[in-house]
Amino acid sequence: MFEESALSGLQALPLPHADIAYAPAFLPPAQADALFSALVHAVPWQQPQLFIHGRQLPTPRLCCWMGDPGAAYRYSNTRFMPEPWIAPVSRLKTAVETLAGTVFNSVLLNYYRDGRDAMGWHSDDEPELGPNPVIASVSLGGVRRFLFGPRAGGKSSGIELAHGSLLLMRGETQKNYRHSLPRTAKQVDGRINLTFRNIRTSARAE
Ligand SMILES: [Mn+2]
Repeated sequence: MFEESALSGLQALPLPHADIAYAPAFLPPAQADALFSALVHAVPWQQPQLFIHGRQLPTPRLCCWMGDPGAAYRYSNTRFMPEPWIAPVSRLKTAVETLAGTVFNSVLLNYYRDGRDAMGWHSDDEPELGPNPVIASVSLGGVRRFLFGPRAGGKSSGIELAHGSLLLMRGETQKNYRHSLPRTAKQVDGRINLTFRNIRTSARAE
């Protein structure tokens, strides 16, 4: 199913009109374990309220927006001011930038505490990200199924994101696909996901 580049361990996901690559063993297991534990304790996790059809509900996951000063980000009608970088995330950013061949100024961290925590269908297509953004997603902890659904309609495709893996979404991926992390009734360990992004601070509409 995959086309592998021996140099980077990156495998291309064969979805049409997308550019998605996956490195299942981006971080060695011991390093991924240590990073997961460090982040659970060191990240200033928040649980914002969501407003859906006039109802106020807690977001079904913990999150934190971290980045350079000024890399503010709007998501689900909430403006996130970035928390300052912490050392383990800053080091991970450097490793991700090397593999991705680009730079990032911010990261959205999500902590899915158990199978009830989830993320609904969306694209990372906020104007601050610019056209065809590069989004680099590192997964730590419990393995969850991540879905891509074509925006034009049709069957969705799933990938099990491994502990210590890296998923790169580039090109027209956000334009042509939505993604989600569905709830599961299975017993699953907590999962932390870090999606590195580059926010165009000059293009902010404020
Ligand atoms: Mn997303």
